[in-house]
Amino acid sequence: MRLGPAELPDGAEPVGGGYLVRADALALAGGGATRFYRHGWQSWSEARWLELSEPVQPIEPASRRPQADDPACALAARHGGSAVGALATPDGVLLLGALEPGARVEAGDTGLDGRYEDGTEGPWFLALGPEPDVFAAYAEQLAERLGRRPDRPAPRLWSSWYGFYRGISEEGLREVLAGLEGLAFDAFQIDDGWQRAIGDWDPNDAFPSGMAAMAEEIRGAGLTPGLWLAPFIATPGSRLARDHPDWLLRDDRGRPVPAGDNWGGPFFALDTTHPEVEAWLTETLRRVRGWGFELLKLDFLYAAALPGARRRPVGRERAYRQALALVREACGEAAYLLACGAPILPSLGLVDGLRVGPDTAPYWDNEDRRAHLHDPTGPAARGALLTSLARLWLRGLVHADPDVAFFRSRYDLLTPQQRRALQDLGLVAGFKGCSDPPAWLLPDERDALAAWLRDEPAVTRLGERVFLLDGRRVDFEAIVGAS
Ligand code: 9PG
Repeated sequence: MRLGPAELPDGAEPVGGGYLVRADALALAGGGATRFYRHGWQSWSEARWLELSEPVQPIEPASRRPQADDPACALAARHGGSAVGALATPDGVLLLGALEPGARVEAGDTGLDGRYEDGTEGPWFLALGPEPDVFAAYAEQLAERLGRRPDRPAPRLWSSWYGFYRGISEEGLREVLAGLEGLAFDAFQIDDGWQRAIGDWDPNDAFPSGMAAMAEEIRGAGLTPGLWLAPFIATPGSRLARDHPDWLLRDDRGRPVPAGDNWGGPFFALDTTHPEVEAWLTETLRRVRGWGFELLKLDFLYAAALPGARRRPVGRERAYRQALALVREACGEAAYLLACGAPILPSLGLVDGLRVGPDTAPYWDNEDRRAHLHDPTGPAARGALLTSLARLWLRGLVHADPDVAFFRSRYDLLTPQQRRALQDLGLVAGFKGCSDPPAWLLPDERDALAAWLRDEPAVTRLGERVFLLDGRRVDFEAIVGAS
């Protein structure tokens, strides 16, 4: 199936599996379609095939929008997504994808409408054919333009978040480290809870020995030391925000741009085009690297791409990519960067791992947020599963992190089938993370975790949500449907 000359935009040139064209805005005819692939802006934003007949409903409350999806499009009248969109037409899947930051694709009445936000004539890729082929061809074009990382295998990661949340301390983590002995993890990542404040990236009183000592202990246990930080945001009470109010991204009336609500109140984005912020970012990341952390989970990254009045006039997603490039430079090529809450396309080529869905949780659904507030990004196993599965086409470009799987039954409301589904998701995505404190695991649960960490099944996709793992049929659709 190919696009016929009658349907091709002016100037379209053939390229592997599709066509390239330069335009600020582009309309593609795709009649007869009933389903649209919407690709949410950042890691947590929803990605899925939806029915065009579904109503478009804004996320509530409005204060959540900046952290759930692109707030600039929160009130759009039509179904749409960031960077790429596709329609299932009677002739095959019609895909329109941007090859540079800053674009959006909406479903029109009769086709796809793509647009670069800042009006630049940017490159587009378009293709018509079977779904796996058009997404693979798009991924190939993205790799050529933005880069592809990395050649090494994805680290099998233990993270403190979904066991302890913010309640971490050096003694607690020491106990975990001892309990992990004999399990085939590669990296041990300290999550949110170690820092003085969001913006003040120094250890708090729960880490009296300091972070270099923690990194040393982790390395001593044979694991890669990992640390979480959110370098592009600050809470209003942080020293950073109090000492440098001019570092905050502002709107055109001079008010700080809210980046979301968490840690007991609103938090703000930094203007990463401010030279002093650039210098601070470099200094902060070098310091963290100097402590001995080789894996950095960089979170809430979308904040650097929010709409605002920047010092340097540059499109917001380009500003984000420049800031991320600076972070990469400060950290060095050897560092493993795991981006989270990150705009997808503008992160490619600069990070090693990328979270491709919202937070999972030791429970299945977050119905209040999903059904009543129209926010599909609330922590829940279901949401993490669905959006991650819809982003598997990114696997060849970056390690696609679907978030952790659970093996514990303690403090866990998942059924055994649901728990198994998250474990299988890790196998399908090729990225394994777990946050279970080893002391919580029953002997058979620990055995299951040990076996999972060593398992590397051949993965065959049979359908949108159906896979073969070494001959074992895994039907995620059945699990989602049964809930
Ligand atoms: C640490 C956590 C974990 C987790 C990340 C991220 O919308 N929100 O308010 C929101 C809060 C937290 C969050 C995602 C969204 O989780 O994905 O793995 O690192 O931060 O605070």
